[in-house]
Amino acid sequence: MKSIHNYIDGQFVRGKREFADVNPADGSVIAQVSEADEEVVDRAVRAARKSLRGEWGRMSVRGRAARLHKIADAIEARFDSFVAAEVADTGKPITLASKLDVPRAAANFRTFADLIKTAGLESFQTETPDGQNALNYAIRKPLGVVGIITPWNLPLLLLTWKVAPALACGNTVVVKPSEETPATATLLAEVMKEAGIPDGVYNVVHGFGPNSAGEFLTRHPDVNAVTFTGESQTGAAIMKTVAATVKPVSFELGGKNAAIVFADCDFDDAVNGVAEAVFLNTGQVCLCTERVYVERAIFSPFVESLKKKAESLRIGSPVENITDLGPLISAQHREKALSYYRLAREEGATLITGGGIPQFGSVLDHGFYVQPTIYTGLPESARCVKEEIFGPVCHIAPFDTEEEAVSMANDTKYGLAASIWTTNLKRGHRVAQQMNVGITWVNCWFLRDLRTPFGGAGFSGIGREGGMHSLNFYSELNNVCIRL
Ligand code: NAD
Ligand code: 6OH
Repeated sequence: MKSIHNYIDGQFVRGKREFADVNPADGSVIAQVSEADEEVVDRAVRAARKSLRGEWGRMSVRGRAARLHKIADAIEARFDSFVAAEVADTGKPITLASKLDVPRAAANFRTFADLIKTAGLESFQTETPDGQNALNYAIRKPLGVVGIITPWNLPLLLLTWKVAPALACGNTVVVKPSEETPATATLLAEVMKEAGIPDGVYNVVHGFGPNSAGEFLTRHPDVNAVTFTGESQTGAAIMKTVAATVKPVSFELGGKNAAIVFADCDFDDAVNGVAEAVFLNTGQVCLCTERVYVERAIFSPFVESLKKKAESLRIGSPVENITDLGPLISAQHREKALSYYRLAREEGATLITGGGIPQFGSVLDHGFYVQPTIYTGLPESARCVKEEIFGPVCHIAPFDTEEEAVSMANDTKYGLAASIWTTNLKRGHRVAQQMNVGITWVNCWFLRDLRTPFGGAGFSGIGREGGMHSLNFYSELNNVCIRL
């Protein structure tokens, strides 16, 4: 049996307890993982603190940027190992891990390596009260030790989305990947060595949230900032914990994202785009669409076409090249999704397709699969329309006016992402600007430029990462004012 250990100060470190890493495609145990107790987490934080004062702390920006590119090179050199590890941990199709997760991990390092080299800061020539001048300029310093806590849906992509800018800014990190997906964060430790990152700069602790590695890391007094991606409720718990030591936080949380489809859309593009937004990664992307609003004139043909699309998706083994849809992450998460499938029925939904568990007659029957599912007919107040399910499922409702569509899309405590489908660009801009979200896509979805602000409103997050927003979160700015 494979073992996965914590990584501290350049060494793999066992924990006193272990937990199982399960392959969601067939329920098999693929590794035993060392859980970090409070003492192990403390060692990791102390190693990170110590390395701030060493070679890393003295390294020039150019030196750090060069090493970030080496990390990207090393990820690309081990492309197949990263893909295999991600597929085994998450059950996502091999084509998706190859197209999205692993290339994005390398791109995250390259983007922030390049950005930190050219990032400027404000300076002001200031008139003093006595008619003289002063010069103000800001300098960028690392925050110190950054605690990074990430979820299981895009494990390497989301981890490196935070590790890359944190390192670019000269911080050291202790990362706590999800207990469901410990493999790629650990593989990245080997890459760090190869890329010449000094020991102690990148540390990994494994375990769970409450009363385990996650909580130990967030409450550690010597962690200077916490950046977290995951559920909104977990974000709330972390906020309480970090309050005692007044740490800055950056939170990318859940969503209940809407797509608005106007009758003047390019119909096939809209069907394909919405299908991708609902079903990609088996609906386990925070940006996925779970609410679809369609202008009444095309409501019936749209529902019919999305149904056809859902039924054409090939559900199966993640390691097959033809598979479109893998399992959900765990038995527990499947139970959550199925509880919403049951609830939808109780709430009076019309089932358009899916609603159950696919049967394979093979070892995949031990995996955590659900059918891609579409409902219509629910009132906007239904729990299935209000709560994040995080599975391959959507509810489609008709609308009559643009105003009504905007109001329904915005009627949520979340505010992560929206997509708008129309060939009327004026309308696209007009509606996009009314969305109470962090990211609005028009005639596309999950099309990313890593320099843009990324984050959510309301229950979907605090702060923005991406481009300069990341550099500003992971830096302490010191403004220097000089009387001339
Ligand atoms: P989760 O909140 O259950 O877990 C995320 C991480 O937090 C895990 O590493 C977990 O061990 C840790 N954790 C849990 N409780 C903790 C605590 N009290 N203290 C410290 N750490 C704790 O989320 P998940 O189930 O892994 O991921 C799914 C959720 O993440 C969905 O809600 C999804 O929308 C959200 N998500 C959001 C984004 C985004 O960018 N906005 C991206 C991906 C996922
Ligand atoms: C959530 O599941 C997806 C988040 C995506 C990003 O953070 C990104 O940078 O693309």
